[in-house]
Amino acid sequence: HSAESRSRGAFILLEGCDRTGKSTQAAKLVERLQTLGHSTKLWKFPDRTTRIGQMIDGYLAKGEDLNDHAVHLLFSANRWEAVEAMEKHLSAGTTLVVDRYAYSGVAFSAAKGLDLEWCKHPDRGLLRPDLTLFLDMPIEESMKRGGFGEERYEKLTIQTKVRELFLQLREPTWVMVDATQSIESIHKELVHQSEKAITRVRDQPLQHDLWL
Ligand code: NYM
Ligand code: MG
Repeated sequence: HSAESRSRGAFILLEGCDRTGKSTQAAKLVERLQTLGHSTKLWKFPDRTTRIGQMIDGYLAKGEDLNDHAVHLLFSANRWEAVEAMEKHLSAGTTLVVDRYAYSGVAFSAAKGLDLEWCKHPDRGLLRPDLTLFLDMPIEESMKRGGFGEERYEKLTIQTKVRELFLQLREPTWVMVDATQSIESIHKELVHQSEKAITRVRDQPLQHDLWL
């Protein structure tokens, strides 16, 4: 085998509070990495297209009520049901740009008052991101952005708690990005960090040790 055939894609995660530009940046990042010759795919949690994802969408967007612990487990199950497909892409050399993951899972549930350690448990042993880019901005700024308030959780008090929890979950390897910058400067920074990560992990095994 040549080194080429063994090389895998990178798991690049974008995290942050609501309306910080994650989805806009994720789409632009995928497009740019593809242009630069990296096989790249956009991934998104929650994935509302699966049966579990439809239950989550009912809860978030349609006002359907679910027990806080139960919905937390649904979000986690929605990641576990994707793990084989994600591994397949990564092993085949495709980089995944992932819009939200288990950090969102814990931050939003713990912001409602669930125990932080309990919240982390169901996601233990999931694939660990190779690079986490945290888009950060004051909640007062993100609230001014279009669409804020449309879904459950899009309120000042909850978002403020969520941001504090994200900062508690922050790991030394996270890259903190000032999300108040222009779309283009944020984009440049994300491309730069992503290309470094792609090169760095190319010959490393996938990491299945989130929070272990
Ligand atoms: N969210 C997202 C959770 O509460 N738990 C999770 O595990 C994940 C992945 O869902 N307010 C919350 C964060 C968001 C909401 O996400 C929907 P998005 O990225 O706006 O579709
Ligand atoms: Mg949202």
